[in-house]
Amino acid sequence: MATRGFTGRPREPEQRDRVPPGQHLVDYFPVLTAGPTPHIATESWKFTLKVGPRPVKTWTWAEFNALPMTKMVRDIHCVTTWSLLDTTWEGVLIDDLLADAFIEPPTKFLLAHSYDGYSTNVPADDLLTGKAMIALKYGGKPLERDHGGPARLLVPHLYFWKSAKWINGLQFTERDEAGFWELRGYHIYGDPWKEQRYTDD
Ligand SMILES: Nc1nc2c(c(=O)[nH]1)N[C@H]1C(S)=C(S)[C@@H](COP(=O)(O)O)O[C@H]1N2
Ligand SMILES: [Mo]
Repeated sequence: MATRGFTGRPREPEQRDRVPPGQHLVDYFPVLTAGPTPHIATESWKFTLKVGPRPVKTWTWAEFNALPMTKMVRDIHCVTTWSLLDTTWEGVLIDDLLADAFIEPPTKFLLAHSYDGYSTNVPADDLLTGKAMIALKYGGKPLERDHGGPARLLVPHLYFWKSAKWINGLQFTERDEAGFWELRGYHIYGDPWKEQRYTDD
């Protein structure tokens, strides 16, 4: 007997090393959204990079798609305890985005902002040196709307709530400012290997 999508304990030793404490493996990609799923037409889609309140650069969908594209294969871990191995993504590394805007990180922290009003904070170091991207494709196809299409943040080494769906901007902030879930009891950083699920973990 097996429940769909629940594969439980990893069977292979190689997989066991890849599942953080308190997590179990799933074999499909669950959808988790706090509110209604927004419709964003690529014709009106825009992405803005800000330093504090000051916009530094805005890209249209066409401009964004002309940036260097990178592929990533990563394991992802949701705070609700599911983990999915070997997910395949394609998009623009945050390094390449900053290079296109000709800026070096002016502060140590960022907030990601989304079309649905969602936000989440990530230290700049966690978005750079190939660690994170704005993903436009999943599994070789345009990112589905449920999973954040047209574009989402992907920060695979942190719990998946940090990977903001329907992203429309990144903002450098002076201080580490809590985002949507961080204000509602989730951990300010969210390392799955340290089980940083809730504020005081
Ligand atoms: N804009 C936005 N991004 C979001 C969320 C959301 O509600 N809105 N939910 C977060 C949470 S809690 C998780 S676990 C993942 C789920 O992504 P998925 O639906 O593609 O699995 O998206 C994160 N990003
Ligand atoms: Mo989540």
